[in-house]
Amino acid sequence: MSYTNLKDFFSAEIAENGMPQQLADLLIGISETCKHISFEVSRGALAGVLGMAGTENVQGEDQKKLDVISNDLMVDGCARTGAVCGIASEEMDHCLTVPADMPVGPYLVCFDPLDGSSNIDINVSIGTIFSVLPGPRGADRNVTDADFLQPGSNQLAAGYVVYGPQTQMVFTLGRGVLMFTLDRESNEFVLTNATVQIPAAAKEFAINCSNMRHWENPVKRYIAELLEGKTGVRGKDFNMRWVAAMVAEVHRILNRGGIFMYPRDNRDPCKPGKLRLMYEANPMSWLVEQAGGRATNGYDRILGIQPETLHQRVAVFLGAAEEVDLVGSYHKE
Ligand code: AFP
Repeated sequence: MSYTNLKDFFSAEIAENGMPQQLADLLIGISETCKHISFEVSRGALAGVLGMAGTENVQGEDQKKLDVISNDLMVDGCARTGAVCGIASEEMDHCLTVPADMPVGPYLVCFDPLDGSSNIDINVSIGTIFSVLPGPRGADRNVTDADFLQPGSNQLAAGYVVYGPQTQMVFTLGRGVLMFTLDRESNEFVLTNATVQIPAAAKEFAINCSNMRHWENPVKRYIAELLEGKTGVRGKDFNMRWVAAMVAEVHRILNRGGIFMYPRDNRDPCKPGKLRLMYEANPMSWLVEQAGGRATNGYDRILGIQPETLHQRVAVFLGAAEEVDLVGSYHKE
């Protein structure tokens, strides 16, 4: 069975769908960088890359060594493509502009270089999440954080690379969701699913139930009905999953359906949620919508939210449309 590799796929997209060459260059650059991150992640203790870096990120979170290594690789990998004018990351307080000795391009890229860091030391799936936005002034070197504050509906490309039993690159250009699997023999990403669709009916839900006492009532009601299973109003049993890495949860939902939730809770009423809008919720929401699902903050479509700060957080309900709509209806009551 002959598969298309990433470069052949982009050549066809450029020829048949008018994909800009520089956007293809950027995504190929990200794919090459993530091959390197996959290698570093797979070496773990052998490369002395497990454990804490002894530093904190802008979120005040302790950084793992691999967080810092992955961030440095992504910054360098994106800048070298000559396709970007600004780079933002969960691991950096402010965006970076392109060094004067490097060519500048028309795109802004923001990423979570290694999502699910708490899984690193226990050998559980983690991933890189990326989002590509248009630079408001094209290839301009004077980019600031404010230039990134665009709604997720402005994204030009979005996706992730999940480092699990397989390393897979999953992304959308606005014409559906594509899954590529890294062939370790050729070291090429090859197309393994070109028609990703989320099943309408869910059988699984994902939420961190240890936070149950902190949830708002609509979430408590929705989860209670799922737990009642066939004995309650839903009339069927559900299974629960929680991998503690959004990339793994979204990957499962794209492959076999379900709903993922990280609601705001009363632990910190000022915080609208845990997950970040720009480089977690927005790219994942676009993927889910492109695969026929829904993504809201409980009330509004995530892709329609106008960001106010680069690292702002948001509540997330995403996955099977009928489930996201149901829990959303409880929020509106
Ligand atoms: P880390 O990158 O700090 O491990 O956080 C991962 C994450 O942002 C997201 O990927 C998970 O879905 C969520 O947090 C897990 O949160 P809990 O640790 O509170 O379950």
